[in-house]
Amino acid sequence: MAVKKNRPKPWLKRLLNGDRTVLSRAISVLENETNEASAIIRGIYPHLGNAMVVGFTGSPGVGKSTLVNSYIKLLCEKGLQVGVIAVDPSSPLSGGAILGDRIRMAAQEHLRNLFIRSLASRCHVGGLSRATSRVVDVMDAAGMDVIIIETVGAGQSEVEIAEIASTKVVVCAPGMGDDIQAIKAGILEIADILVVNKCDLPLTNHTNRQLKAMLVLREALPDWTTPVLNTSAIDGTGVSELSDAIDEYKGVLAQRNSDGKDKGKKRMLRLLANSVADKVKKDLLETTSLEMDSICDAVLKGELMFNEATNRVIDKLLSHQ
Ligand SMILES: Nc1nc2c(ncn2[C@@H]2O[C@H](COP(=O)(O)OP(=O)(O)OP(=O)(O)O)[C@@H](O)[C@H]2O)c(=O)[nH]1
Ligand SMILES: [Mg+2]
Repeated sequence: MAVKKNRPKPWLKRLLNGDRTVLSRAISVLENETNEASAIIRGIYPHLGNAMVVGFTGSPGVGKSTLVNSYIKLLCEKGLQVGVIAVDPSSPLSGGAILGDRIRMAAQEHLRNLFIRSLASRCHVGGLSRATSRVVDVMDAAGMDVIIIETVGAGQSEVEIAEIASTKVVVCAPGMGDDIQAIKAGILEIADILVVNKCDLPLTNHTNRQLKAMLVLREALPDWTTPVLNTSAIDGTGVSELSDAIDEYKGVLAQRNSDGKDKGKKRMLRLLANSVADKVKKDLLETTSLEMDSICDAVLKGELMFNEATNRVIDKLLSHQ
């Protein structure tokens, strides 16, 4: 049978029209990286770059899901289509389903505008961040205006997932003062917007000041000053200010990225860089070589500076290509 070139496949047409059944199926295919995945990736590619991708991360229990709920409510009331990806890298058993369910239950009245998907660490971390990135793309192609990623910010893998979002909201709670020091530096480092949630509780302003003081240590950007906002997700206080800050940051991103649509290229570069780093580390730790041995020795004895040693190892790796 002669098939006309360039005519979208029926599934693709349905997906681009936001058909939820096709979207769910496409996500499963991408998550499991089965053979059909590449056809989906090729099909959706021309249709990417429209959604705003916002990540919410922070320690367990700070109120991320409750805050995401309030934000979703506000977006849905504006008539926007919202996709939510709840990622729980630490929980292969629940499959992230608990995170997703909490949002689903609280957002019953907006289900028509809402599409929620949970992802968990069925695969290794790199696999999970790759899957999250693909799910973002397919939700984008399916016409979601805003895609929200919620992940518990407790370690390197979570930071990697949170970085998939172009706008990263780091959520804290009041009184976690000393804990803040303990939060992996990485998580504050990636924040585009900081939130002290549960501002109905004592110590909010104290924590807000502490966070601002920590931000001073970060390198200043010419076009954006990370705001530290107070919210109370349970009664909605400060959520519209948070939404405004997210929109404002979207404007900054558009300026930085002159065509406004990089179709996920920066995200792909980060995923590739992480994957290369993981692979190189694994190879280095698994192989024994006299040359590596002598480099380590030289650093230990103070004959070689660490940075110089790093460059030497990179040269060594490249010369083996
Ligand atoms: N007082 C107060 N409690 C809140 C607020 N936001 C959330 N909570 C409560 O904090 C608890 C944890 O809220 P979640 O939204 O599940 O927190 P989370 O960060 O998503 O938790 P994990 O997904 O388990 O990491 C719940 O009992 C919420 O009702 C708030 O603004 N004020
Ligand atoms: Mg949650």
